[in-house]
Amino acid sequence: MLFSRFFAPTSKDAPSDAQIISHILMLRAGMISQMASGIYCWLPLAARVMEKISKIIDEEQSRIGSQKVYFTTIQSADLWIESGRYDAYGKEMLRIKDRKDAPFLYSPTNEEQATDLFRKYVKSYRGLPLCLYQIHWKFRDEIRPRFGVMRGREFLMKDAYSFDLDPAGATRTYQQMFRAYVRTFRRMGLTPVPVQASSGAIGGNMSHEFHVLADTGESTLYYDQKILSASDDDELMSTFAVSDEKYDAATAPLREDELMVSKGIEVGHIFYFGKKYSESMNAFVLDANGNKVYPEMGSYGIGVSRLVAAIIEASHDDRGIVWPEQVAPFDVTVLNLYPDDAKCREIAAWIHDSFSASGVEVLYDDRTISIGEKLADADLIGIPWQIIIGKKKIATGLVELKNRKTKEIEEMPPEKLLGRFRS
Ligand code: 5CA
Repeated sequence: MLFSRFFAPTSKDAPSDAQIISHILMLRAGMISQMASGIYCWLPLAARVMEKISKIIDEEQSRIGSQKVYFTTIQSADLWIESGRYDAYGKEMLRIKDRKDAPFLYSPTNEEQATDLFRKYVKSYRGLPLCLYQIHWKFRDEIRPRFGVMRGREFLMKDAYSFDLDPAGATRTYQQMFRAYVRTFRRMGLTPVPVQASSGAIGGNMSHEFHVLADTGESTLYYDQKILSASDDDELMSTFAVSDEKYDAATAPLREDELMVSKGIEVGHIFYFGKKYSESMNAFVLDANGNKVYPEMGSYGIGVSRLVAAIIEASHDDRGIVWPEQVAPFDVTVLNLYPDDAKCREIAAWIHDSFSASGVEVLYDDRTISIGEKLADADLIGIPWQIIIGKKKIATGLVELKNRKTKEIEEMPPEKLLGRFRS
């Protein structure tokens, strides 16, 4: 991709209305553009990151047998009246009427719809267990949308819904999902902190939130510091960690001086709520003896668009974003510092073409702008590797390969570069 053709309207100035670093950097890097409070367009850099995140989620969901669907963003109000949540959801729900005056709504979440789909088609215990998920837009008319896409009104969520025959099966599914979440967030370069949580509007009896620690987080977490170095999932599940709503100093198993208190960004939330929706919406199967059984359900969310901001909160420096390789918008950027020089142009174009042909995602900055601006944009956008092409070095047959994170520079002949990126 040539930067001269690429739609990334970067800017030097920090926008006046942005308070946290991820919001500032996303605006400055030309990743998002505000449409209304809490509603954003996602420009190419951001869209590419969101696709990388989605792909990791897809792979980890598929690994545990969770199947991808697309529910609808527009739902009929009838389903919510049936579950009893239509009135309870209040002003956060965006309510819509069609031309016949029939009541609809824009999905804030899809438990009702998943349960409805299930009851239409699954009639026997043989259809269980079943887990369906989607990655789709949601709308919640938050009172206080803020921090850019961190707390938006329109946001992209991965939401999964599981159906099991009995509590033992449902607990197994919940634990599988817990493990899949740990793997998912680690693959994005994050250190997830799972905390016991209350289940709020979703309802139910078991719930964990997954957090990324950051001073700008909106939640307060109380935890045993061991959780930060816990390597296996059982240790993660059994180590004390709770969200503020659940914290009770009188019952915490740690002394106050052993207890860690930090701010966290909630990037995922999983719930086991049993028969809440299957019973209220009369979704049942027949067991082996022909008896009616209401399945045990859970739902499992990941804030996909919020993750883009959370990753930036966790990985940036004073010059800009530092993307972890697994979610970076491009693998590498080529910075031709002398676009008017024939030799530099030839080498840069050759690197771009040979990398692209090998499936390495490369952004070639071919723009005629100052060297300072070019380097500043590259650091701002945060692609993990920079290939820097300068006149003097190229005369000796070398280019520079710079690591965005460590700032280390290696010199090498251009022919050697590709070997570093082909896996
Ligand atoms: N139905 C359940 C699970 S599928 C559910 O909706 N859970 S949730 O309300 O906790 O949302 C799931 C995840 O979406 C949250 O953990 C958070 O990461 C993200 N999220 C929730 N509200 C917003 C918002 N206003 N802006 C951005 N992301 C959000």
